[in-house]
Amino acid sequence: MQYLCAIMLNLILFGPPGSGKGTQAIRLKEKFNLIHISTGDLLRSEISNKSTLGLEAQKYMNAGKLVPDEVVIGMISSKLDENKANQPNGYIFDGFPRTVPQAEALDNLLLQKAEPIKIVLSLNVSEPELLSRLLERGKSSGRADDVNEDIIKNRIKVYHNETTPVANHYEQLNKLKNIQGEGSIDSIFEALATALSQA
Ligand code: B4P
Repeated sequence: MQYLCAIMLNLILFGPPGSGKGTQAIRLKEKFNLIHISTGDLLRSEISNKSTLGLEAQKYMNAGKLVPDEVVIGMISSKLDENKANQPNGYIFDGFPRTVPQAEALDNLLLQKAEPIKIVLSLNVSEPELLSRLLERGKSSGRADDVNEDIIKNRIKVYHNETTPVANHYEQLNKLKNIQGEGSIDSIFEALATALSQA
């Protein structure tokens, strides 16, 4: 089934670390012809380029902490500017926003373009499942934040303390849709695609 969009389809893929945001964003991007912006990927690319920003971000990421708001907001703002001429169907924000100030900054950036967030799709996954997925990925990903159980637990704690208020922010705006994030990757993708096509 094809899903066609007439207006900008800006969405946030939301959920705890390991909930499948990156996995599903790649598929949604293809299906709906969207531009995928992952702050995690952008930061990892800065790290591999050994940029000043990357070296600064690495300290936070390796400890399972959030990178400071001004750094990620600046990155998103330049990414939106870069894609100005491309006229996409919309953007998938993956792993961003992770704090309320980031959400407010994103809302303002999109307001300037009159292209607000249409929907926030939130993947719900239990903590033991998150832990097992990330430890599994850590065997091959080379990511320092995936190999240590204490660091993964810290990332989940940071999510509860600093990131869940972002869900409340969009719930108040009537934009939050919860999606069961456990099951096969295909069945979760179908649930996300259906929710998006109805947004
Ligand atoms: P991210 O790169 O955003 O990564 P993530 O939360 O670990 O992963 P995601 O949810 O995308 O999981 P995935 O699909 O890969 O963040 C990393 C770090 O960057 C943060 O801790 C922070 O330090 C920093 N950062 C990023 N954005 C920031 C921001 N906005 N502000 C501040 N700091 C920021 O899935 C995980 C695993 O599960 C994979 O191995 C996958 O194969 C598997 N999987 C997926 N779906 C599955 C399913 N249905 N069943 C079984 N396994 C599944």
